[in-house]
Amino acid sequence: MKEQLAEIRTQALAAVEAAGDSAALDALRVKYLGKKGELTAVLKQMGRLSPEERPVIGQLANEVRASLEQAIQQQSEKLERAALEARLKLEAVDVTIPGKAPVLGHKHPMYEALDEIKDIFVGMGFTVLDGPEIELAEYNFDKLNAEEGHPSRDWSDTFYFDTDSRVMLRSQTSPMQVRAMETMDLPIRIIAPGRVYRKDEVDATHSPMFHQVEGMVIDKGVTMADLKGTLNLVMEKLYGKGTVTRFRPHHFPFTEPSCEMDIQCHKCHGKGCPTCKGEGWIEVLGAGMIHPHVLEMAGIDPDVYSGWAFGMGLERMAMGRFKISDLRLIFENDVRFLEQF
Ligand code: 2NL
Repeated sequence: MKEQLAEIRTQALAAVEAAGDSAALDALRVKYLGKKGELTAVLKQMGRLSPEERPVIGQLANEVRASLEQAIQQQSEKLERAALEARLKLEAVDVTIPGKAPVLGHKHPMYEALDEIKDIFVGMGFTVLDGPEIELAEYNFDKLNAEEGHPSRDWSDTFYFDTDSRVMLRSQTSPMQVRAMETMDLPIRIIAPGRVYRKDEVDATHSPMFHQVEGMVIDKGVTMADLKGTLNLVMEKLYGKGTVTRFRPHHFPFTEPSCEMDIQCHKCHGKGCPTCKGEGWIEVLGAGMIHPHVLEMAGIDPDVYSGWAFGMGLERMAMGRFKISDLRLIFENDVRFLEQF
């Protein structure tokens, strides 16, 4: 029996050491230590032994059982460690691998130009207004001195929603300023940027939708000198110190007197070049003293208050600033174009 026990020990220890998973270990535990296991089978034959042999074999059997149990326990721990290590290796995240950088866009160049304009005016105490693109002809035309029959009210120029020409897509942002005159406390300093709509065919310089920035100041004692001084300062901030300007007489129904403002070409300093189309000057905006009748219609007494106003096309301004030759590029949103800014 001594030899039998030694044989079991050798075999079982080798088998445990070779076990590759916990199921195999369990099977070995049953095979050697279970009720019907090999070690138990040997112990069952102990009755046949002499009283002198029994304690010796008994002790040996216990030693074999103990060393087997220990071996199984050790192998089990070894397998668990190996399994954990394998899982950690598999699930490892290398935080030093460079990530996938998302392609970031940026603001449209024209809206960058608008933000700059807003900053300049806000810095001078103006408020930026927002308002509806669908307007009443009353606010777009009547209250701005463009009476019934004015050519800009024509169906060939304006997008109307109804047959009696009452509701329309605004053709300028001035209706917002009329609403401001009617509701805001005086004095007023505002700019009104936004989309406007006119029935134009699309070409290199025209689009049925474009952007305007209008602005106005109304207070006691406001004169043409305030208009010129403020707009000169704005141009210096936009185009650089020492920018030369000039004002030419013009006509708008809502201002009297009216003017257009040019800046001297920054490329040729007035000599004439391709940038200014040989003119030496670049037209930047229209402006004027708010017509007394326009003030009156908005409930402001023209004998006490006066004001100046201006309007400029944002696309044209961005085209000059970023040297864009075709207006359509501004609206097409081709990334090959936009990425250049
Ligand atoms: C241009 C000219 C202009 C105004 C807009 C205005 C608004 C009110 C009263 C008086 Cl509520 N005037 N706006 C004044 C002069 C010129 O725009 O060429 N725009 C592109």
